[in-house]
Amino acid sequence: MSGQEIDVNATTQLHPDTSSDALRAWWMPFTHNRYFKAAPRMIKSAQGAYFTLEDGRRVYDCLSGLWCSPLGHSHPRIVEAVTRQVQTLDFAPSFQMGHQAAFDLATRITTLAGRPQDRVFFVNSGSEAVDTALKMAVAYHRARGDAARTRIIGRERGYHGVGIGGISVGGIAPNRKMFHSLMIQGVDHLPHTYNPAQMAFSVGQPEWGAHLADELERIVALHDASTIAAVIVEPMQGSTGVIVPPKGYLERLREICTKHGILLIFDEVITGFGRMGTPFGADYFGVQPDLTTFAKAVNNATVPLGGVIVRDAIYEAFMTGPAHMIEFFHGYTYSAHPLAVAAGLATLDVMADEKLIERAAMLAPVLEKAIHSLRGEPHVIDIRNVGLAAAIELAPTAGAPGMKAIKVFEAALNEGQMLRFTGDILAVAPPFISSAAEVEEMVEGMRRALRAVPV
Ligand code: PXG
Repeated sequence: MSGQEIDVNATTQLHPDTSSDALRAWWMPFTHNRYFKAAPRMIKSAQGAYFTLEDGRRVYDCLSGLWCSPLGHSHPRIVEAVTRQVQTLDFAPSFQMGHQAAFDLATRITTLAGRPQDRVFFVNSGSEAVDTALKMAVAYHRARGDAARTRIIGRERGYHGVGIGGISVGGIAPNRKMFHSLMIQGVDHLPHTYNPAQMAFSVGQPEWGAHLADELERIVALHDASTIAAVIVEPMQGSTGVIVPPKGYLERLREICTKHGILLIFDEVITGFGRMGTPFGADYFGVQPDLTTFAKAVNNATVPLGGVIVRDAIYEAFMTGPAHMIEFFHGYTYSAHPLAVAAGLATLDVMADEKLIERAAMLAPVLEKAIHSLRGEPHVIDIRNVGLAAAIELAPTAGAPGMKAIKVFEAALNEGQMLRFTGDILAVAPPFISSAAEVEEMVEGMRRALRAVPV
Protein backbone atom coordinates (compact mmCIF):
# COMPACT_ATOMS: atom_id res chain seq x y z
CA MET A 1 0.00 0.00 0.00
CA SER A 2 1.36 3.33 -1.04
CA GLY A 3 0.13 5.64 1.68
CA GLN A 4 -0.76 7.80 -1.33
CA GLU A 5 -2.72 11.01 -0.99
CA ILE A 6 -6.41 10.54 -1.59
CA ASP A 7 -8.13 12.92 -3.93
CA VAL A 8 -11.52 13.24 -2.28
CA ASN A 9 -13.15 14.63 -5.41
CA ALA A 10 -11.85 11.84 -7.61
CA THR A 11 -12.85 9.08 -5.25
CA THR A 12 -16.34 10.36 -4.67
CA GLN A 13 -17.00 10.40 -8.40
CA LEU A 14 -17.50 7.22 -10.40
CA HIS A 15 -14.16 5.54 -10.26
CA PRO A 16 -13.20 3.31 -13.20
CA ASP A 17 -12.12 -0.25 -12.59
CA THR A 18 -8.37 0.07 -13.10
CA SER A 19 -7.57 -3.38 -11.80
CA SER A 20 -4.98 -5.46 -13.53
CA ASP A 21 -6.13 -8.77 -15.01
CA ALA A 22 -4.75 -10.51 -11.96
CA LEU A 23 -7.24 -8.66 -9.71
CA ARG A 24 -10.27 -8.70 -12.01
CA ALA A 25 -12.02 -11.90 -11.08
CA TRP A 26 -12.42 -11.71 -7.31
CA TRP A 27 -15.41 -9.51 -6.38
CA MET A 28 -14.31 -8.75 -2.84
CA PRO A 29 -16.77 -8.78 0.09
CA PHE A 30 -17.68 -5.56 1.91
CA THR A 31 -14.86 -3.81 0.04
CA HIS A 32 -14.48 -0.68 -2.08
CA ASN A 33 -13.39 -2.86 -5.01
CA ARG A 34 -12.29 -0.07 -7.38
CA TYR A 35 -10.41 1.90 -4.75
CA PHE A 36 -8.73 -1.27 -3.50
CA LYS A 37 -7.78 -2.60 -6.91
CA ALA A 38 -6.27 0.75 -7.87
CA ALA A 39 -3.90 0.52 -4.88
CA PRO A 40 -4.10 -3.01 -3.45
CA ARG A 41 -3.21 -3.76 0.16
CA MET A 42 -2.06 -7.37 0.05
CA ILE A 43 -1.40 -9.66 2.99
CA LYS A 44 1.26 -12.31 2.52
CA SER A 45 1.52 -14.23 5.77
CA ALA A 46 0.69 -14.14 9.46
CA GLN A 47 2.29 -15.33 12.65
CA GLY A 48 1.16 -14.66 16.19
CA ALA A 49 -0.25 -11.14 16.52
CA TYR A 50 1.32 -9.85 13.28
CA PHE A 51 0.61 -9.88 9.56
CA THR A 52 3.32 -9.50 6.96
CA LEU A 53 2.21 -7.52 3.92
CA GLU A 54 3.37 -8.23 0.37
CA ASP A 55 5.58 -5.14 0.50
CA GLY A 56 7.40 -6.63 3.47
CA ARG A 57 5.88 -4.49 6.23
CA ARG A 58 5.04 -6.30 9.46
CA VAL A 59 1.87 -4.94 11.07
CA TYR A 60 0.10 -5.63 14.36
CA ASP A 61 -3.28 -7.31 13.96
CA CYS A 62 -5.34 -4.75 15.90
CA LEU A 63 -8.72 -6.46 15.33
CA SER A 64 -7.59 -10.10 15.74
CA GLY A 65 -8.36 -10.71 12.07
CA LEU A 66 -12.03 -9.74 11.83
CA TRP A 67 -12.58 -10.23 15.60
CA CYS A 68 -11.86 -13.91 15.10
CA SER A 69 -8.23 -14.86 15.82
CA PRO A 70 -7.57 -13.91 19.45
CA LEU A 71 -4.93 -16.63 19.92
CA GLY A 72 -2.82 -15.17 17.13
CA HIS A 73 -2.17 -16.73 13.76
CA SER A 74 -0.86 -20.23 13.14
CA HIS A 75 -0.82 -21.20 16.79
CA PRO A 76 1.31 -24.37 16.78
CA ARG A 77 -1.22 -26.44 18.73
CA ILE A 78 -4.05 -25.54 16.36
CA VAL A 79 -1.87 -26.18 13.31
CA GLU A 80 -0.93 -29.56 14.72
CA ALA A 81 -4.53 -30.51 15.55
CA VAL A 82 -5.82 -29.57 12.10
CA THR A 83 -2.91 -31.29 10.36
CA ARG A 84 -3.52 -34.49 12.32
CA GLN A 85 -7.24 -34.28 11.59
CA VAL A 86 -6.89 -33.86 7.84
CA GLN A 87 -4.78 -36.97 7.75
CA THR A 88 -7.24 -39.05 9.83
CA LEU A 89 -10.74 -37.92 8.90
CA ASP A 90 -10.85 -35.03 6.44
CA PHE A 91 -14.64 -34.99 6.14
CA ALA A 92 -17.51 -36.83 7.75
CA PRO A 93 -21.20 -36.50 6.90
CA SER A 94 -23.20 -35.16 9.84
CA PHE A 95 -26.62 -36.13 8.53
CA GLN A 96 -27.58 -39.45 10.14
CA MET A 97 -23.90 -40.12 11.04
CA GLY A 98 -21.66 -38.67 13.74
CA HIS A 99 -18.03 -38.31 14.77
CA GLN A 100 -16.90 -38.24 18.37
CA ALA A 101 -14.99 -34.95 18.29
CA ALA A 102 -18.14 -32.99 17.36
CA PHE A 103 -19.95 -34.32 20.43
CA ASP A 104 -16.89 -33.50 22.54
CA LEU A 105 -16.72 -29.93 21.25
CA ALA A 106 -20.44 -29.38 21.88
CA THR A 107 -19.94 -30.54 25.49
CA ARG A 108 -16.90 -28.30 25.90
CA ILE A 109 -18.88 -25.29 24.64
CA THR A 110 -21.88 -25.81 26.91
CA THR A 111 -19.50 -26.31 29.83
CA LEU A 112 -17.60 -23.12 29.05
CA ALA A 113 -20.93 -21.29 28.79
CA GLY A 114 -21.89 -22.58 32.25
CA ARG A 115 -24.95 -24.24 30.68
CA PRO A 116 -23.96 -27.94 30.84
CA GLN A 117 -27.50 -29.19 30.28
CA ASP A 118 -27.93 -27.22 27.04
CA ARG A 119 -27.34 -28.22 23.40
CA VAL A 120 -25.22 -26.99 20.49
CA PHE A 121 -26.12 -26.93 16.78
CA PHE A 122 -23.09 -26.46 14.49
CA VAL A 123 -22.98 -24.29 11.35
CA ASN A 124 -20.17 -22.61 9.41
CA SER A 125 -20.50 -18.88 9.98
CA GLY A 126 -22.14 -16.22 12.08
CA SER A 127 -24.71 -15.55 9.38
CA GLU A 128 -25.75 -19.19 9.35
CA ALA A 129 -25.86 -19.23 13.14
CA VAL A 130 -28.29 -16.30 13.14
CA ASP A 131 -30.60 -17.75 10.50
CA THR A 132 -30.52 -21.08 12.38
CA ALA A 133 -31.44 -19.43 15.69
CA LEU A 134 -34.35 -17.54 14.09
CA LYS A 135 -35.69 -20.78 12.60
CA MET A 136 -35.34 -22.51 15.95
CA ALA A 137 -37.24 -19.75 17.74
CA VAL A 138 -40.19 -19.78 15.36
CA ALA A 139 -40.30 -23.58 15.12
CA TYR A 140 -40.07 -23.91 18.92
CA HIS A 141 -43.23 -21.93 19.49
CA ARG A 142 -45.02 -23.84 16.76
CA ALA A 143 -43.90 -27.17 18.21
CA ARG A 144 -45.49 -26.10 21.50
CA GLY A 145 -48.75 -25.21 19.79
CA ASP A 146 -48.09 -21.46 19.94
CA ALA A 147 -47.89 -21.08 16.16
CA ALA A 148 -48.92 -17.41 16.04
CA ARG A 149 -45.59 -16.41 17.60
CA THR A 150 -43.70 -15.63 14.41
CA ARG A 151 -42.48 -12.05 14.76
CA ILE A 152 -38.83 -11.34 15.47
CA ILE A 153 -37.63 -8.12 17.04
CA GLY A 154 -34.15 -6.91 16.08
CA ARG A 155 -32.46 -3.60 16.78
CA GLU A 156 -31.30 -0.56 14.86
CA ARG A 157 -27.57 -0.66 14.15
CA GLY A 158 -27.59 -4.40 14.82
CA TYR A 159 -25.40 -6.61 12.64
CA HIS A 160 -26.43 -10.22 12.38
CA GLY A 161 -24.61 -11.24 9.22
CA VAL A 162 -25.86 -11.25 5.67
CA GLY A 163 -28.33 -14.12 5.43
CA ILE A 164 -31.93 -13.21 4.62
CA GLY A 165 -32.87 -13.60 8.29
CA GLY A 166 -29.83 -11.69 9.49
CA ILE A 167 -30.41 -8.63 7.28
CA SER A 168 -34.11 -8.64 8.16
CA VAL A 169 -33.44 -8.35 11.89
CA GLY A 170 -30.28 -6.30 11.38
CA GLY A 171 -30.35 -2.54 11.52
CA ILE A 172 -27.76 -1.26 9.06
CA ALA A 173 -29.53 0.53 6.20
CA PRO A 174 -27.05 -0.16 3.36
CA ASN A 175 -27.14 -3.89 4.15
CA ARG A 176 -30.94 -3.84 3.85
CA LYS A 177 -32.15 -1.32 1.32
CA MET A 178 -31.39 -3.30 -1.87
CA PHE A 179 -33.01 -6.44 -0.56
CA HIS A 180 -36.22 -5.46 1.15
CA SER A 181 -38.34 -7.58 -1.19
CA LEU A 182 -36.48 -10.67 0.04
CA MET A 183 -36.78 -9.99 3.74
CA ILE A 184 -38.71 -12.06 6.23
CA GLN A 185 -42.12 -10.78 7.28
CA GLY A 186 -43.21 -9.44 10.62
CA VAL A 187 -39.93 -8.00 11.87
CA ASP A 188 -39.76 -4.91 14.07
CA HIS A 189 -36.76 -3.11 15.55
CA LEU A 190 -35.80 -1.72 18.92
CA PRO A 191 -34.07 1.66 18.84
CA HIS A 192 -30.30 1.54 19.10
CA THR A 193 -28.78 2.80 22.32
CA TYR A 194 -26.17 5.19 21.00
CA ASN A 195 -26.64 8.80 21.99
CA PRO A 196 -23.44 10.87 21.80
CA ALA A 197 -24.99 13.81 23.66
CA GLN A 198 -25.55 11.55 26.65
CA MET A 199 -22.63 9.14 26.47
CA ALA A 200 -19.69 10.42 24.40
CA PHE A 201 -16.37 9.32 25.92
CA SER A 202 -18.05 6.94 28.38
CA VAL A 203 -15.55 4.62 30.00
CA GLY A 204 -17.06 1.13 29.76
CA GLN A 205 -20.85 0.85 30.05
CA PRO A 206 -22.68 4.19 29.77
CA GLU A 207 -24.77 5.25 32.76
CA TRP A 208 -27.55 6.60 30.53
CA GLY A 209 -29.97 4.58 28.42
CA ALA A 210 -31.44 1.62 30.39
CA HIS A 211 -34.90 3.07 29.74
CA LEU A 212 -34.49 2.37 26.00
CA ALA A 213 -35.20 -1.29 26.81
CA ASP A 214 -38.75 -0.23 27.71
CA GLU A 215 -39.30 0.36 24.01
CA LEU A 216 -39.73 -3.40 23.89
CA GLU A 217 -42.86 -3.02 26.01
CA ARG A 218 -44.19 -0.53 23.47
CA ILE A 219 -43.48 -2.93 20.58
CA VAL A 220 -45.11 -5.79 22.50
CA ALA A 221 -48.16 -3.65 23.14
CA LEU A 222 -48.38 -2.79 19.45
CA HIS A 223 -48.13 -6.34 18.08
CA ASP A 224 -49.32 -8.30 21.13
CA ALA A 225 -46.99 -10.72 22.88
CA SER A 226 -48.85 -13.67 21.39
CA THR A 227 -47.38 -12.83 17.94
CA ILE A 228 -43.75 -12.40 18.99
CA ALA A 229 -41.28 -15.30 18.88
CA ALA A 230 -37.98 -13.74 19.83
CA VAL A 231 -35.81 -10.70 20.38
CA ILE A 232 -32.29 -10.78 18.95
CA VAL A 233 -29.51 -8.41 20.01
CA GLU A 234 -25.75 -8.36 20.20
CA PRO A 235 -24.86 -7.84 23.88
CA MET A 236 -22.31 -5.32 22.56
CA GLN A 237 -22.80 -4.09 18.99
CA GLY A 238 -19.44 -4.80 17.39
CA SER A 239 -19.73 -4.09 13.68
CA THR A 240 -21.32 -0.70 14.06
CA GLY A 241 -18.43 0.43 16.19
CA VAL A 242 -18.45 -0.99 19.72
CA ILE A 243 -21.82 0.32 20.89
CA VAL A 244 -21.76 -0.63 24.57
CA PRO A 245 -25.06 -1.48 26.30
CA PRO A 246 -26.08 1.06 28.95
CA LYS A 247 -26.02 -0.21 32.53
CA GLY A 248 -29.23 -2.09 33.28
CA TYR A 249 -30.37 -2.25 29.63
CA LEU A 250 -29.83 -5.95 28.92
CA GLU A 251 -31.30 -6.85 32.32
CA ARG A 252 -34.50 -4.99 31.40
CA LEU A 253 -34.71 -6.70 28.00
CA ARG A 254 -34.40 -10.06 29.76
CA GLU A 255 -37.15 -9.22 32.24
CA ILE A 256 -39.55 -8.08 29.53
CA CYS A 257 -38.90 -11.16 27.36
CA THR A 258 -39.45 -13.49 30.30
CA LYS A 259 -42.64 -11.70 31.30
CA HIS A 260 -44.14 -12.14 27.83
CA GLY A 261 -42.85 -15.63 26.95
CA ILE A 262 -40.55 -14.22 24.26
CA LEU A 263 -37.22 -15.94 23.59
CA LEU A 264 -34.10 -13.80 24.00
CA ILE A 265 -31.33 -14.48 21.50
CA PHE A 266 -27.87 -13.09 22.15
CA ASP A 267 -25.77 -12.86 19.01
CA GLU A 268 -22.36 -13.53 20.53
CA VAL A 269 -20.45 -13.94 17.27
CA ILE A 270 -18.09 -11.19 18.47
CA THR A 271 -18.53 -11.28 22.26
CA GLY A 272 -18.32 -15.08 22.60
CA PHE A 273 -15.16 -16.93 23.59
CA GLY A 274 -13.40 -14.35 25.68
CA ARG A 275 -13.60 -10.94 24.01
CA MET A 276 -15.24 -9.40 27.10
CA GLY A 277 -12.67 -11.06 29.40
CA THR A 278 -15.29 -13.65 30.33
CA PRO A 279 -16.30 -16.80 28.41
CA PHE A 280 -19.36 -15.08 26.91
CA GLY A 281 -20.88 -11.61 26.91
CA ALA A 282 -23.73 -13.15 28.92
CA ASP A 283 -21.25 -13.74 31.76
CA TYR A 284 -19.80 -10.23 31.57
CA PHE A 285 -23.19 -8.51 31.58
CA GLY A 286 -24.78 -11.02 33.97
CA VAL A 287 -27.77 -11.76 31.72
CA GLN A 288 -28.54 -15.20 30.30
CA PRO A 289 -30.30 -15.56 26.93
CA ASP A 290 -32.32 -18.55 25.68
CA LEU A 291 -30.28 -19.00 22.51
CA THR A 292 -26.72 -17.88 21.83
CA THR A 293 -25.20 -17.60 18.37
CA PHE A 294 -21.43 -17.92 18.05
CA ALA A 295 -18.69 -18.21 15.38
CA LYS A 296 -15.28 -16.57 14.88
CA ALA A 297 -13.16 -17.10 18.03
CA VAL A 298 -14.69 -20.53 18.79
CA ASN A 299 -11.86 -22.04 16.77
CA ASN A 300 -9.66 -19.00 16.23
CA ALA A 301 -11.06 -18.81 12.66
CA THR A 302 -8.64 -21.40 11.36
CA VAL A 303 -11.51 -23.19 9.57
CA PRO A 304 -15.03 -21.71 9.26
CA LEU A 305 -17.22 -22.72 12.23
CA GLY A 306 -20.25 -21.30 14.00
CA GLY A 307 -23.17 -22.54 16.01
CA VAL A 308 -26.10 -21.95 18.31
CA ILE A 309 -26.28 -22.83 22.01
CA VAL A 310 -29.87 -23.76 22.79
CA ARG A 311 -31.63 -24.11 26.11
CA ASP A 312 -32.41 -27.73 26.87
CA ALA A 313 -36.14 -27.01 27.11
CA ILE A 314 -36.13 -25.64 23.55
CA TYR A 315 -34.38 -28.75 22.24
CA GLU A 316 -36.81 -30.96 24.17
CA ALA A 317 -39.80 -29.22 22.60
CA PHE A 318 -38.68 -30.61 19.24
CA MET A 319 -38.27 -34.17 20.55
CA THR A 320 -41.79 -35.30 19.86
CA GLY A 321 -43.16 -37.75 17.31
CA PRO A 322 -41.66 -41.11 16.36
CA ALA A 323 -37.98 -41.43 17.37
CA HIS A 324 -36.90 -42.44 13.86
CA MET A 325 -38.14 -39.15 12.36
CA ILE A 326 -35.95 -36.05 11.82
CA GLU A 327 -36.97 -33.46 14.42
CA PHE A 328 -35.52 -30.27 12.88
CA PHE A 329 -35.36 -29.96 9.11
CA HIS A 330 -32.21 -27.90 8.99
CA GLY A 331 -28.44 -28.35 8.66
CA TYR A 332 -25.48 -27.78 6.34
CA THR A 333 -23.17 -30.15 4.45
CA TYR A 334 -20.30 -28.79 6.51
CA SER A 335 -22.05 -28.69 9.92
CA ALA A 336 -19.43 -29.94 12.41
CA HIS A 337 -16.76 -30.26 9.71
CA PRO A 338 -13.98 -32.36 11.27
CA LEU A 339 -11.25 -29.79 10.55
CA ALA A 340 -13.30 -26.99 12.10
CA VAL A 341 -14.09 -29.13 15.13
CA ALA A 342 -10.44 -30.13 15.57
CA ALA A 343 -9.46 -26.46 15.47
CA GLY A 344 -12.20 -25.75 18.03
CA LEU A 345 -11.02 -28.36 20.51
CA ALA A 346 -7.42 -27.16 20.18
CA THR A 347 -8.51 -23.53 20.61
CA LEU A 348 -10.43 -24.27 23.81
CA ASP A 349 -7.45 -26.28 25.11
CA VAL A 350 -5.08 -23.39 24.44
CA MET A 351 -7.48 -20.85 25.97
CA ALA A 352 -7.69 -22.94 29.14
CA ASP A 353 -4.02 -23.96 29.39
CA GLU A 354 -2.65 -20.49 28.68
CA LYS A 355 -5.42 -18.76 30.68
CA LEU A 356 -6.14 -16.50 27.71
CA ILE A 357 -9.62 -15.38 28.72
CA GLU A 358 -8.12 -14.24 32.04
CA ARG A 359 -5.40 -12.55 30.02
CA ALA A 360 -8.01 -10.69 27.97
CA ALA A 361 -9.55 -9.53 31.25
CA MET A 362 -6.11 -8.38 32.42
CA LEU A 363 -5.48 -6.46 29.17
CA ALA A 364 -8.93 -4.80 29.13
CA PRO A 365 -8.03 -2.01 31.62
CA VAL A 366 -4.74 -1.45 29.79
CA LEU A 367 -6.68 -0.86 26.57
CA GLU A 368 -9.28 1.26 28.39
CA LYS A 369 -6.69 3.61 29.85
CA ALA A 370 -4.66 3.86 26.64
CA ILE A 371 -7.55 4.37 24.23
CA HIS A 372 -9.16 7.11 26.31
CA SER A 373 -5.84 8.98 26.26
CA LEU A 374 -6.68 9.73 22.59
CA ARG A 375 -9.37 12.16 23.72
CA GLY A 376 -8.39 15.60 22.43
CA GLU A 377 -6.36 14.24 19.49
CA PRO A 378 -7.32 15.54 16.02
CA HIS A 379 -10.59 14.23 14.50
CA VAL A 380 -11.69 12.31 17.61
CA ILE A 381 -15.34 12.94 18.56
CA ASP A 382 -15.98 9.84 20.69
CA ILE A 383 -14.16 6.91 22.28
CA ARG A 384 -15.93 3.76 23.47
CA ASN A 385 -14.67 0.57 25.12
CA VAL A 386 -15.74 -2.60 26.83
CA GLY A 387 -13.76 -5.76 27.55
CA LEU A 388 -10.86 -6.05 25.14
CA ALA A 389 -12.58 -3.98 22.45
CA ALA A 390 -12.70 -0.28 21.66
CA ALA A 391 -13.65 2.17 18.94
CA ILE A 392 -12.93 5.77 18.16
CA GLU A 393 -15.30 7.87 16.12
CA LEU A 394 -13.88 10.53 13.82
CA ALA A 395 -15.36 13.79 12.61
CA PRO A 396 -16.27 13.05 8.97
CA THR A 397 -14.71 14.96 6.10
CA ALA A 398 -17.41 17.27 4.69
CA GLY A 399 -18.99 15.72 1.63
CA ALA A 400 -16.99 12.49 1.85
CA PRO A 401 -18.25 10.30 4.67
CA GLY A 402 -15.89 7.44 5.43
CA MET A 403 -12.87 9.13 3.89
CA LYS A 404 -11.39 10.31 7.19
CA ALA A 405 -11.24 6.78 8.56
CA ILE A 406 -9.63 5.49 5.35
CA LYS A 407 -6.91 8.12 5.66
CA VAL A 408 -6.23 7.35 9.30
CA PHE A 409 -6.27 3.63 8.51
CA GLU A 410 -3.64 4.16 5.80
CA ALA A 411 -1.53 6.35 8.06
CA ALA A 412 -1.73 3.71 10.80
CA LEU A 413 -0.52 1.00 8.41
CA ASN A 414 2.59 3.12 7.99
CA GLU A 415 2.88 3.02 11.78
CA GLY A 416 2.77 -0.77 11.82
CA GLN A 417 -0.86 -0.99 12.97
CA MET A 418 -3.57 -2.67 10.95
CA LEU A 419 -6.82 -1.15 12.24
CA ARG A 420 -10.37 -1.82 11.11
CA PHE A 421 -12.42 1.02 9.69
CA THR A 422 -16.12 1.16 9.03
CA GLY A 423 -17.74 4.45 8.13
CA ASP A 424 -15.75 7.01 10.10
CA ILE A 425 -15.19 4.65 13.00
CA LEU A 426 -11.95 2.84 13.82
CA ALA A 427 -12.27 -0.36 15.85
CA VAL A 428 -9.68 -2.40 17.72
CA ALA A 429 -9.90 -5.78 19.45
CA PRO A 430 -6.35 -6.94 20.07
CA PRO A 431 -5.28 -10.58 20.21
CA PHE A 432 -5.43 -12.05 23.73
CA ILE A 433 -1.80 -13.19 23.38
CA SER A 434 -0.64 -9.56 23.25
CA SER A 435 1.52 -7.96 25.90
CA ALA A 436 0.40 -4.79 27.67
CA ALA A 437 3.23 -3.00 25.82
CA GLU A 438 1.85 -4.10 22.45
CA VAL A 439 -1.60 -2.75 23.33
CA GLU A 440 -0.06 0.55 24.43
CA GLU A 441 2.09 0.75 21.32
CA MET A 442 -1.00 0.12 19.18
CA VAL A 443 -2.65 3.18 20.70
CA GLU A 444 0.51 5.28 20.25
CA GLY A 445 0.52 4.23 16.58
CA MET A 446 -3.10 5.39 16.35
CA ARG A 447 -2.14 8.70 17.93
CA ARG A 448 0.62 9.28 15.37
CA ALA A 449 -1.76 8.30 12.56
CA LEU A 450 -4.43 10.74 13.78
CA ARG A 451 -1.88 13.52 13.91
CA ALA A 452 -0.57 12.66 10.43
CA VAL A 453 -3.94 13.24 8.75
CA PRO A 454 -4.86 16.87 8.06
CA VAL A 455 -8.00 18.13 9.77
N1 PXG B 1 -23.37 -11.67 13.99
C1 PXG B 1 -22.50 -10.77 14.49
C2 PXG B 1 -22.79 -10.15 15.82
C3 PXG B 1 -21.35 -10.44 13.78
O1 PXG B 1 -20.51 -9.53 14.28
C4 PXG B 1 -22.05 -11.99 12.07
C5 PXG B 1 -23.17 -12.27 12.82
C6 PXG B 1 -21.87 -12.68 10.76
O2 PXG B 1 -20.84 -13.59 10.82
P1 PXG B 1 -20.21 -14.17 9.45
O3 PXG B 1 -19.31 -15.28 9.93
O4 PXG B 1 -21.33 -14.68 8.63
O5 PXG B 1 -19.47 -13.03 8.80
C7 PXG B 1 -21.11 -11.07 12.55
C8 PXG B 1 -19.89 -10.75 11.73
C9 PXG B 1 -16.22 -5.83 11.65
C10 PXG B 1 -16.71 -7.14 11.14
O6 PXG B 1 -15.24 -5.31 11.12
C11 PXG B 1 -17.68 -7.81 11.85
C12 PXG B 1 -18.19 -9.01 11.38
C13 PXG B 1 -17.70 -9.57 10.21
C14 PXG B 1 -16.70 -8.90 9.50
C15 PXG B 1 -16.20 -7.67 9.96
O7 PXG B 1 -16.77 -5.31 12.62
N2 PXG B 1 -19.18 -9.62 12.13
